[in-house]
Amino acid sequence: MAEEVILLDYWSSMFGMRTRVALEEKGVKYKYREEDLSNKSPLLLEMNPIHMKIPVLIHKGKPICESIIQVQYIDEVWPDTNPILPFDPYQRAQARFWSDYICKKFLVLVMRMFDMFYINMLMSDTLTMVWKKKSISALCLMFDMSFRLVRSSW
Ligand SMILES: N[C@@H](CCC(=O)N[C@@H](CS)C(=O)NCC(=O)O)C(=O)O
Repeated sequence: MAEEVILLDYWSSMFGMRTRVALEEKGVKYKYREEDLSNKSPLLLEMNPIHMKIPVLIHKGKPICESIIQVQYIDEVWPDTNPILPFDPYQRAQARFWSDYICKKFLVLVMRMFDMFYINMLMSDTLTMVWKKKSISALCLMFDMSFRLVRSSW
């Protein structure tokens, strides 16, 4: 019989962490299955044939893909404990706005910074064109984010 809740994940995934936090907050018991991202399991490919990425939440044998969608699904299926989104529709919209902003801007920035340091570490001649381009783009993004955050709090 299919396990009630299974999470296909990878330990260091920021996306997987979101879903794990939501499951823990709700006290949902689940089976954690670590994926080898260089050799994905047939179950992962079957459950997420479009993106072929973790995390995949499997509930009663059916997959839910994309971490933000998983968090919202978890909140809706187990509504009684520790609500994740506020009850008020306007407050919900605000929470969704910020989660979308973090996905589109903040995580991209973290990835660019990671890229920047990774390239920096690999290259002995550190100031390569690629490194310069990535640093400038990460800095611009950081300024853009700070500006918008400050402006939104006026
Ligand atoms: N937008 C997706 C992103 C998931 C994602 O990028 N997962 C990465 C690990 S952090 C992955 O599975 N990478 C394997 C690959 O791209 O082949 C989400 O929020 O769930």
